Amino acid sequence: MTQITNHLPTKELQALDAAHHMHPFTEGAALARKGARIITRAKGVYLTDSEGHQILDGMAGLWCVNVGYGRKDLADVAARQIEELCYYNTFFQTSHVPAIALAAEIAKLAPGDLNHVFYAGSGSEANDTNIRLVRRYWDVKGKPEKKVIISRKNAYHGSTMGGASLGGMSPMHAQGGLPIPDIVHVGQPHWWAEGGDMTPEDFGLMRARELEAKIEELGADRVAAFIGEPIQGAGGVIVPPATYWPEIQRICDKYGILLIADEVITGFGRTGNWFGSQTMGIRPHIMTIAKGLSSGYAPIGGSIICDEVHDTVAGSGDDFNHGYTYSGHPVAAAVALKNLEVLQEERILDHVKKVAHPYLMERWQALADHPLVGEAKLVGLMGSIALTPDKATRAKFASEAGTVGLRCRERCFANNLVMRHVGDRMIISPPLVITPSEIDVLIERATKSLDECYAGLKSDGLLVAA
Ligand code: PXG
Repeated sequence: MTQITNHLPTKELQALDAAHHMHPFTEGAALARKGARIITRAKGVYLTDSEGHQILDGMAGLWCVNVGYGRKDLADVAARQIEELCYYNTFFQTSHVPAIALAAEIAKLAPGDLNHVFYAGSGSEANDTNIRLVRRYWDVKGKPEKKVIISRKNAYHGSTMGGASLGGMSPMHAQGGLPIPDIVHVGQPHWWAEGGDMTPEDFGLMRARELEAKIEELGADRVAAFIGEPIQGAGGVIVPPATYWPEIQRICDKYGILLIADEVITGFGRTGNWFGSQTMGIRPHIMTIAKGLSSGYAPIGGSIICDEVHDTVAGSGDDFNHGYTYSGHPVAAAVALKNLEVLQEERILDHVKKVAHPYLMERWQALADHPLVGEAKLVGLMGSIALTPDKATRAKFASEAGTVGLRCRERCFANNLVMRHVGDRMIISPPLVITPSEIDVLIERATKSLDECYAGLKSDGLLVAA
């Protein structure tokens, strides 16, 4: 076996990768031509690649490595748990200590009467659970016709059939005949791109009221639930206007619709509170969790469920015919529990609120002075900047959407910074433990990349509004 610390030359690894490894969300031929960037190790907020570059990870992996890379305490817990009980299931009236302890801890941290956890292996699986769960809830309530789940365009809720159907990503729907039946989408609260001449507040209300109109159109007796990310992540870190969520809450309350907050990104400190629902002032019946639950050290996700939904489904007199081999996997659960302990003992949410957010906010907002940048948004430690050829009109580029964003991301990569692009929006979500001096490095590399991108656009004649 090839040792990780003594790996093959990069070119050989790239060739094997291209020959045998099919990547998610990737055009294989283009990747094979270019060769994957191969990450070999990581510590804190820095990745190391097979060529020895030190890359600041402004995305915490895929929005998940919240406590930072390379923690020995999490590795030790995993090793101990593998020795003690590497696996057992939670089907057939069995349980084990990591699953029990983690559920109790999550129930303690979650607001209100969100007291019950159903485990999954990922955020996508958890959202599949949610589809089954809310439909089962209304069945047991004697309202089997309440099946429709309303979501938003440009939402991201995962990549399984259910998750991708809940999501509102049209390129995903286009592949595989999605969405599945009884999932519908309303407009997103994306003022920068879609708000036109309206104030953000009026636009937020208008978009929330699309939910009300959809419920009226379908009939409330057909609608099971509404699902939304408190702040859209993969859609481009879209922070809704302040009017949006209170109005959504009012509408869900008025029509008796279950509210599902997809907290896969916004959970566990990303927005400065334990949950994005607290930051945005909403009271969901169900939360989807994954990613930051274990800081990505082990794959685990789940649904946090309120008393009413839990008691109805669990107390129906029948099995809930649903579950995964790895629901509550003991190693993943033990790691997640330790991760929650680390977040609390090291007061990492306080660090986000009092140190990292205020400092990054000051430096991030200053990027809006850059000639290429329109708005700069940051909630907790999830941020976005909109690239535009004309700030005053919030214009889009004449080039195909994403062309400029991709060029900017390429400059970031070349400057050893992971900053993602979604269309022509740049986004960050660094580890929550990032320090002010690491924030300085992030901003310095981001600014250099924006400068280089701007110069390139100018010389290639691409600084043109649509
Ligand atoms: N809900 C939300 C809000 C997410 O962001 C999922 C569900 C699905 O989780 P899993 O664990 O099944 O991936 C996600 C995942 C990106 C990117 O490029 C975002 C996600 C996953 C992969 C890539 O921004 N979010």
